[in-house]
Amino acid sequence: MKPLSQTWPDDLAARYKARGYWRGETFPAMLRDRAAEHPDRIALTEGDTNLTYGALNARARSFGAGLLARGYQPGDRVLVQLHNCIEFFTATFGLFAAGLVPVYALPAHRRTEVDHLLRKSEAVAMITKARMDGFDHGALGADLLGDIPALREVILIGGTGDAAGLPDLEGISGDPATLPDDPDPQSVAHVQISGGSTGMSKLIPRTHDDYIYTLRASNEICNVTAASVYGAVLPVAHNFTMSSPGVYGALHAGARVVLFPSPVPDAAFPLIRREGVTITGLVPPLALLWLDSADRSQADLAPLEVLLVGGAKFLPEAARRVTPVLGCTLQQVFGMAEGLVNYTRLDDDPAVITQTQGRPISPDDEILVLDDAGQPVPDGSPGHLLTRGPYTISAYHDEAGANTRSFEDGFYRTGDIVIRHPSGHLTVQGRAGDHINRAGEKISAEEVEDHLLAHPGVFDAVVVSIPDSHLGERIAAFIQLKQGQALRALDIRKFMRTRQVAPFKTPDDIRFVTEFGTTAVGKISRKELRNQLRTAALAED
Ligand code: J2J
Repeated sequence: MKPLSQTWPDDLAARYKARGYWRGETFPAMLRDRAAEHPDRIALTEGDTNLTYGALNARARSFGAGLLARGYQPGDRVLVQLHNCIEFFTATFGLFAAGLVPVYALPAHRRTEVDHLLRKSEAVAMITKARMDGFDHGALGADLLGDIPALREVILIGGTGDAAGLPDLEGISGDPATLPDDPDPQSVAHVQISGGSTGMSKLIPRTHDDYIYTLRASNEICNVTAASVYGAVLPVAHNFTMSSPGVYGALHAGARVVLFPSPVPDAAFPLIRREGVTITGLVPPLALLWLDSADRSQADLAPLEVLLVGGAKFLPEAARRVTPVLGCTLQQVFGMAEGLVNYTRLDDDPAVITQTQGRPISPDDEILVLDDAGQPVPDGSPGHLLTRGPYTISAYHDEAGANTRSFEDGFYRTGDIVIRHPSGHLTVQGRAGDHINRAGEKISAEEVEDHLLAHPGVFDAVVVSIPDSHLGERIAAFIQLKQGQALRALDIRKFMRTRQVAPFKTPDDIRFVTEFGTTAVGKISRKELRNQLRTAALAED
């Protein structure tokens, strides 16, 4: 098994400790301490079910001990693919307690992504739900068991569906006395996944110390206290919902997390009122939907104090509507699972809140804004954002090639183009690379092209992002068919389904072309081709 690690140069590590960012906190200790401080306070609410800190801690520890009794070893990796439910937390805090390492998959992931994440992380087990969004993850898990030698078990929650015979999480328990000592705070606590600018998602190992620092600091910046009620509207496995300040931030503060079954206003607004949700986070398309539905629901929204919007660019026109329409403070957040998170501050000037994506969490987040030649640009000019700091990684797991491209002298090359203002606030201008940010989901153009090229009738395919008033960006595919082929968009969509990838990767626009442009000197680069096609599509729209 390839070891998971994340390290910082000794001098920086010493500084981060000396400045109190890294305090030696760990995830098992975090929940245990909160449970000891206030066992009867409610930690999680899902529908009519409330779980106290004491009960969550006890259940998680028993589950973790049960895993050890089944032969799992501290350091083993376990893929967790669950929607917003209490068992997500039983599972992850059970894994933390046992020294096992959660690797997070999104509920929308299908066979292609799940297979990749399992193999890349060398996961020995997977925890999922038989059915989510109409897809049978239990059957997929049962199938993968036969395919992936390292995968020993698929553990299900809430019944086995068609995958009879797989163990149920509820049935796994053990003696907490068998749990190991708390892990080294510098060791990898869990693995987030990258949005994937090229190819498939990469694994992002995060340590206890670095991740818990972001929780503590985010709570401070977003004013999350024990009295807060955090509404988990977006999938909890997303780094945004998990940590900015997210569900783990709320648990760190001893606050209550309310798990939303759906983000649509008709379901979400009454839940805000019923549970007294004070803070939540949305991607821009959902924020727009909430803005457009708010006029009939003012009473429902009364408890909401702070709305975080991030994951993709929130345009100033929409941002300006948040406080008058929803009656809460807007906090823009520009973050990444690799580390760096920027927030507008609650007391920032309204113009800063609506026109920037915030400034870094930490005084020790180092920000470089560079031109194409790697030279710093003056404030106010756009450039490539590079960063290093007390919670930004310096390597993906087991990705020699990508690590060379994405990291430079310990700085992470984010791929984002930003403007830095003299105040330190950043405005995101766009992306240098070729990924598509579709409603906050990051999709690699190259990955979609690879799927399209697998169709026997497709000669070549180029995938680009196109601005979209609702999604922010949508996926457009330009396809050149092989001679004599007569495929329609519908055939391509059906084909994408057979590729067993997350449905959000299916192109929104499919255009057939007879040939792609070439220059006098020969074939132009794919990047240039993408640019040309995007420009042509924009001119047509
Ligand atoms: C423009 N682009 C943004 C924003 C992220 C908090 C919030 C979001 C994420 C996240 C996160 C943006 N405006 N406000 O992990 O903790 C784009 C950038 C960035 C990429 C990272 C968090 N907020 N982005 O979205 O790892 O391009 O994290 O590099 O999914 O999303 O995506 P991801």
